[in-house]
Amino acid sequence: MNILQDLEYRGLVYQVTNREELEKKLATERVTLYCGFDPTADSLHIGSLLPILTLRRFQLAGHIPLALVGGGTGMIGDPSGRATERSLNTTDVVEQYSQSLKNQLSRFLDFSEARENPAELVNNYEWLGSLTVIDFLRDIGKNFTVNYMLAKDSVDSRIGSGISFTEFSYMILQSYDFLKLNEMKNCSLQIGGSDQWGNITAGLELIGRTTENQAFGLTMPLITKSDGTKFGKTAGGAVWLDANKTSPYQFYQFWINTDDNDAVRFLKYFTFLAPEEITRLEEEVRQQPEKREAQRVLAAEVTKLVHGEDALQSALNITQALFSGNVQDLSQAEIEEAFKDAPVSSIGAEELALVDLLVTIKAAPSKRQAKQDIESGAVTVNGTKVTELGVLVEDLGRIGGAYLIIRRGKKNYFLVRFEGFKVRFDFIN
Ligand code: 545
Repeated sequence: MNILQDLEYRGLVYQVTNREELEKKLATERVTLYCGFDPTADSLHIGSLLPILTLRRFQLAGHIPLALVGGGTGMIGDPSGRATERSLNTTDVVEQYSQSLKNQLSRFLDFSEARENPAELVNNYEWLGSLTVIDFLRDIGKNFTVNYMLAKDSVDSRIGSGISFTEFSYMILQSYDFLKLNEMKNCSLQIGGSDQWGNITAGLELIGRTTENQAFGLTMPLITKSDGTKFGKTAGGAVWLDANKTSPYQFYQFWINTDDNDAVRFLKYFTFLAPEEITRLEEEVRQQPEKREAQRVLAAEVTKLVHGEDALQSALNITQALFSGNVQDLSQAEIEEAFKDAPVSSIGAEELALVDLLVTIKAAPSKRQAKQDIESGAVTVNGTKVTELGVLVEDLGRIGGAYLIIRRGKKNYFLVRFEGFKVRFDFIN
């Protein structure tokens, strides 16, 4: 399979210009391609992962990927796929976000000069920042008719509700980027999500009008889920690539929870596994869905890609400990990570019976229920079952001197933190 066929096999090609020519070019030349990311947040989220991994697929196939950070376009705001006008961020904020995106993007591509096709990071502020209004309107704007711009989805969909001249002009800036990169770096292919088709083809229009060069565009599909809910959102919000915003454990959990009906498609999108392995996992989903083998492989592969091997091991550790109940083996960092989203209660060190604690932290709806739960053996504290009703909280060992991990039933975990106790996790393990 060549790169284009591989992308098609994975369902990653939504729209492409001049497919035959592009395939020929990719087969005979080292092609430079790019994808842009506007600094609209301090981190990329999994929505950005597909184009990033696609850039990487091109690099593995011998081509040269450019990751563009939109330091200039991020000052303006892309109307594509958005129903309402964006609020503008300050220059400082855009700069700060640009730096974060740059750091994140650099983890997915290989920049080593030793290879024949090192990746490169570019920032369009470099050429947009110093562009004058006169030059912009005379040299670039002249190539676009307002009629052409009005026909674009990104603009047309906003005609009823309104669009500022600022956002209206955005497509011209992205088009100019493509032209610039074509001139500066011989870049002849732009990729992006399907929402970027209008901007990408506008760039091709500009390149066609001002040069003799042949250039191409390719978009990836919008990621859908079989249950109709939006991909990449959890109860806790977006799934970020920044470990401080979405911990590797949460990230792993997101993938492990993939529906059977989506697992194979996501393996194709988000992993570098060979077709034979994907076919084997497809068979597993069909024959023994209860084993969740496809989800396990998917979660492990993507977590490793984004957060590295150590973070994956720690996510697996936490998952295993919470599943088996052997929480006493977790490290302090792992406990904090594991309970990031869980209910945490802080209590003082006063004399308190476990039954009352269960009610206080809302692990049981009533004292009667709490008693019943303890007596039936449904309650464990720090991995040990407690069936004695009269036990006092102060007599229960604390992890790290300050934490109790309470589990009711198989899946309900509660973290209790004792105030006034210094956490000393160095004593665990
Ligand atoms: C700017 C200048 C260019 C080329 C492209 C751009 C950016 C482009 C855009 N892209 C989206 C984006 O989202 C913010 C991510 C960081 C928090 O707005 N005009 O910047 C997304 N893009 C990746 C995919 C996308 C797209 O980064 O293309 O479709 C999401 O999957 O929405 O010269």
